[in-house]
Amino acid sequence: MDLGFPWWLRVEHFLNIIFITFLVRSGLEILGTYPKLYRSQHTVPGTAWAQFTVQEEAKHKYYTVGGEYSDYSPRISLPGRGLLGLGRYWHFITVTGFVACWITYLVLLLATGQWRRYVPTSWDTFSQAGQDMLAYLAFTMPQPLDGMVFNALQQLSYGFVILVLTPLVILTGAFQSPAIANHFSRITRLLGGRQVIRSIHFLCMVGYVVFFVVHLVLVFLHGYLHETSKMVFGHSDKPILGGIIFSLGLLLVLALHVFATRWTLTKGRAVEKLHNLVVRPWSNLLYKLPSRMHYDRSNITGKDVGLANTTHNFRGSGRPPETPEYLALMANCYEDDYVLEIGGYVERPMTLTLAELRELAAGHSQTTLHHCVQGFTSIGRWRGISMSTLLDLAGPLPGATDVVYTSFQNMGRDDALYEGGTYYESTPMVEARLPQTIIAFELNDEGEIPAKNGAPVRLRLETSTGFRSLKWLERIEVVNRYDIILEGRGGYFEDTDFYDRNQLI
Ligand SMILES: Nc1nc2c(c(=O)[nH]1)N[C@H]1C(S)=C(S)[C@@H](COP(=O)(O)O)O[C@H]1N2
Ligand SMILES: [Mo]
Repeated sequence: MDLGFPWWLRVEHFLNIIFITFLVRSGLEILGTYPKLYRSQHTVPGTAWAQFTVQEEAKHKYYTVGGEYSDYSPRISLPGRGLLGLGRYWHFITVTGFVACWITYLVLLLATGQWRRYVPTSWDTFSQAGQDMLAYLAFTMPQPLDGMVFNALQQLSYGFVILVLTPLVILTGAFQSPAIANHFSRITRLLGGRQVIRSIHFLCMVGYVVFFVVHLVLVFLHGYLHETSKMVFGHSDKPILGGIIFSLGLLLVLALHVFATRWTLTKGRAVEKLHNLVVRPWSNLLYKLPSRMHYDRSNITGKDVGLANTTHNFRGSGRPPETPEYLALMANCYEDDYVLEIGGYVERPMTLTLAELRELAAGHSQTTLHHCVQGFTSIGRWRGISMSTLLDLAGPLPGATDVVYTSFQNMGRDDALYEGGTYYESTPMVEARLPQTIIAFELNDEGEIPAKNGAPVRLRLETSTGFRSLKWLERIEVVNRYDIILEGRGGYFEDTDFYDRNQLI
């Protein structure tokens, strides 16, 4: 008997097995780099509501977030071994397919009237579902709803997954993007802020996994061969063939995971290329979403708990430069010795002292949320000068495309966790000109930025993940191409790891 499951629905059902398993595994990789869940956007150590690591937090010293990585096994997360950048690539590649598929599916459900299978039409369905549950617990088969293929419990749970859980996981996923969260700032607040959203996103994943397990158990209870025949042919008339084809399909999914994991661990740059091809066409649209997030002073991390020295609670990543020049600058409180160089492809190369920067900034400050790519967040009030003003002063020459920022810091030399050379970053001109792209020199109205957070001067990019907000800024250079600098990927983490400088997600 044909049960009326059209071919597109069966294809979609199979694709979702691939998408959701890839999303869960790559999602775990992302979770693992900061394996804690918080209610508060301040992510103060010791306040997590859930933790997925056995590492202890160091309490009494400067503890960089880089030290919070947990490396999960490649059998669990994709690709495993704490490779956050590559996990993110897979998450976003898969998201592209998953969301496209879900939208197509919704349109087809509506167009064909198939949606009726998933939406209850009477309140009785809920009490009926309760009875169905009891029936299952007694290992008996509940009856389908009148004129339907599904019983009440199936209708409600499938409907919930398709029409509630999926939009929620997409929404909370989208709001992990600093560009989206800071542009649609009202929705971010309505949803409870970045860390609550991250926690909900995690709970949605738990929801999928629970559904998956129960769904699988029920397939076996109802009869594996009959059920898989429905998934393959839309009817249960060819149970043996259906069972074989579906089982081969599951083996294919398994093979895909094994292949993707091995391929990623050996050929990371190829995965990066795939990501750039699939993800950049839509993620580049995010440059069009300037940050509109303005927090109140009372929201500042540390102020929320009445600390006098609020900057203490603002987490840090990376270690300050250790050169004699930088240490001398620090010992002398930066003030008289620091000069910021601005040069390259400009009409008027220049140097600016801290006093000059302060004067040019004319009191501008912004109170914003820092989104570390690992997942920690802090709210800080940054005083600084907009990059747009600096660019106007220096006058980029025609053909200038990017701005390159260089730090005093050398990662291999200054931070035991990393290898490689000078920390640098770059922004396309559109990003340099965004209203909240600033060169900051003061934090929380408490004077100079602390050494751990980039003293005396740092970059702030408010629509990007935190790693690009370069600290300990020494020089700004306007260029007409960045792909000939070092490895050509536009930044230290881009060159030495698998991060995309165009990734505003
Ligand atoms: N020079 C330099 N800049 C850097 C880093 C670094 O290690 N070196 N870490 C980046 C990362 S990963 C983050 S999350 C932010 C952290 O800023 P914070 O220390 O003020 O919280 O700085 C970014 N800028
Ligand atoms: Mo970070």
